[in-house]
Amino acid sequence: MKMKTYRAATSTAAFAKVKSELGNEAVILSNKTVVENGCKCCEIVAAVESEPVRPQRHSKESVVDAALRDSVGWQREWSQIKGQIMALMKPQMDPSKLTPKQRIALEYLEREEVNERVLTHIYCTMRETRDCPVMTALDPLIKATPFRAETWTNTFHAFAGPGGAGKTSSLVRLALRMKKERPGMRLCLATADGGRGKGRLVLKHYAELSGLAFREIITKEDFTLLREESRRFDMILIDLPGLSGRTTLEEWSRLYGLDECRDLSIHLVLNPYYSTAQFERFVDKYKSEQLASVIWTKLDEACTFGAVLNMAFASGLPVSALSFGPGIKNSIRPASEEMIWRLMFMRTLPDGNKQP
Ligand SMILES: Nc1nc2c(ncn2[C@@H]2O[C@H](COP(=O)(O)OP(=O)(O)O)[C@@H](O)[C@H]2O)c(=O)[nH]1
Ligand SMILES: [Mg+2]
Repeated sequence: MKMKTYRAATSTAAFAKVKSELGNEAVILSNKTVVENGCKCCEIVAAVESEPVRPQRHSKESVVDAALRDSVGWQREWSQIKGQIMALMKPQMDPSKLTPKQRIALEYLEREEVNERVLTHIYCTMRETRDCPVMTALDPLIKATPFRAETWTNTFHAFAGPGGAGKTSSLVRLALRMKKERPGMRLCLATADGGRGKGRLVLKHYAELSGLAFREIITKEDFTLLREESRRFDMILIDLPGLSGRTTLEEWSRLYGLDECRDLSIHLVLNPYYSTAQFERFVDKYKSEQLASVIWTKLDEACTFGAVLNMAFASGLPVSALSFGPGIKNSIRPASEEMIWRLMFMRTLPDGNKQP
């Protein structure tokens, strides 16, 4: 971890310095006004995991050669492992041992890009009990805990996930929904985006428009202060920054003291059309004891929904909300299990519209 102190006449200029030298991964450790040569200025202490790597110049051929040389080992290893797993599973996965209905359900899920791990699990469950109804095998795989004030009774809720996944918009839309359902609810919207993204302005705008409290978390002290005043609110929704590079959610949470907050649930915001490798990376990057649910966004832009099942199986997390449009109104719903199965088997979005 490398720490550096930056000073500039304004906080905007100081943030710009941090960004240009340390990049978007920099974590702000403190932000205060100091006096230098008799003038007030802004001092920011920021940290990055390691020095940004300066790109080296390589010819196209040398890049490809190097990549192929390095990949031979793991490629062989991976294809051997994969071959062995499939050889073990294939004889067991005999479709003729299933009822026609079970077979169709499995084929359907395979088309939806449900992965082999999950398909094998479903197959084994179906085989365990003769004539096992399809839904009996599938039901335990998906759990929904709808994002509503009465279901999620703890105060702090943070929205994590890759940049552009839909964290800020999901947070705003869920807050507005809850405020509409319970006008007396004391909601606070907080941004921990480090003053970089436009999400801060979006959040501030909707908070002001709807009479909700708005707070900024720039340093660890800001979060401590928010915890101290948390009794004033029924729910505090925190917009986390998209963590690029190698920074993990656990590291980030530790820096800001979020890990010490027992009253915090983290919701992971994802789109169903990331690649398999990307999902595996996310499971690692965003693992946390405080991770409590997955929010699926951009369902309207997806053409298969197997990822919802794959993620539920890999993480054991419930789904809390489903988002299916870019607009603020009528584009997110607290999740239900029925909605998810309708999505998976009928490609029907929560508003009843069908995906092609
Ligand atoms: N089509 C579609 N667009 C969405 C959905 N959710 C968010 N978006 C759009 O995705 C973009 C990024 O969303 P944002 O909330 O800023 O992502 P963040 O970087 O994770 O905070 C914005 O243009 C949103 O309007 C969705 O469910 N469907
Ligand atoms: Mg955002």
